[in-house]
Amino acid sequence: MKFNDLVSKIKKLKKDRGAIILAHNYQLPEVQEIADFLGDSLELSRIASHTDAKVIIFCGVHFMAETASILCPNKKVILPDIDAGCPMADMITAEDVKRLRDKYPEAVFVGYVNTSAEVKAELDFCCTSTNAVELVKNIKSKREIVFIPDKYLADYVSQKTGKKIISWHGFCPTHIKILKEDIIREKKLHPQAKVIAHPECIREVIGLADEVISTSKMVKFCSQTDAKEIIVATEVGIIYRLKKENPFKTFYPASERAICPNMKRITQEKILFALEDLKPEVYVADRIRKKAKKAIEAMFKIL
Ligand code: CIZ
Ligand code: SF4
Repeated sequence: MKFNDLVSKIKKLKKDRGAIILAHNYQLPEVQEIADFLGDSLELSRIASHTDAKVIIFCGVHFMAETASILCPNKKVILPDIDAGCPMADMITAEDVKRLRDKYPEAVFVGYVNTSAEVKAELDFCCTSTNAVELVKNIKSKREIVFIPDKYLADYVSQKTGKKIISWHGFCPTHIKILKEDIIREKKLHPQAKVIAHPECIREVIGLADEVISTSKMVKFCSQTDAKEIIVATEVGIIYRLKKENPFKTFYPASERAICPNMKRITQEKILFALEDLKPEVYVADRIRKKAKKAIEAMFKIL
């Protein structure tokens, strides 16, 4: 199929189906190009819940489509490749959280959005990389805080809030590929550049960054900063969006190794198939959905 045939077929079918296409900031350029909206997982889930569209083609990974389904149960949420998962989210199960609850019965449980719906159902608060620090700061109780599953994000939150945090041993296999030496090399090559890093990065990388921010904050920062050159320490897919929105600035990936294979599974072909078949659907059953939604709403309430 010729590129334009594919794009026009997707556009026509999208209209016929009353669908919108949402794409995460890490998606392939060919997916970003045909998306109605780009964003981080929470921005996209919020768009999903506010739109009139009845069908959401969610181009991201499984937990993100689940989050959209939790927030809008009356819509059909389709993940064009059902095998697009998140290894970090798979590093903890609901059973693990229950065991932690037994071990720390008095603790407040905070979980990163990168978790399954079953795990979210066991939490007091859900958070994202945009609001993790603010959320933990705002927990006024003196109880211990358990933060799962990302040990690096937990470490960063503890450092920024000065609160002691009990963490889990999860991590993002993509972000840990960015090394301290990558930042040192890129800074030498581009001495004027600012360094922005995702809080899923290892501590040594975070220590060298000018800004430690989520992808949605990276998008904002890059459009507002006076810096003309920016070294980007996160999954490389975001560079396409950053370049497109800031044609007069130069972006350098901190490491070309930082590629999330799961984020690259979705293609235009798979989006077309998803629109044709209206599957694979991601649906969170009511029993889990109601509990998981509470943790997400608790986040909205406190911030
Ligand atoms: O919440 C998201 O979308 C994730 C996982 C990362 C980010 O910073 O956007
Ligand atoms: Fe999961 Fe890391 Fe991929 Fe994000 S970049 S989806 S945290 S594996």
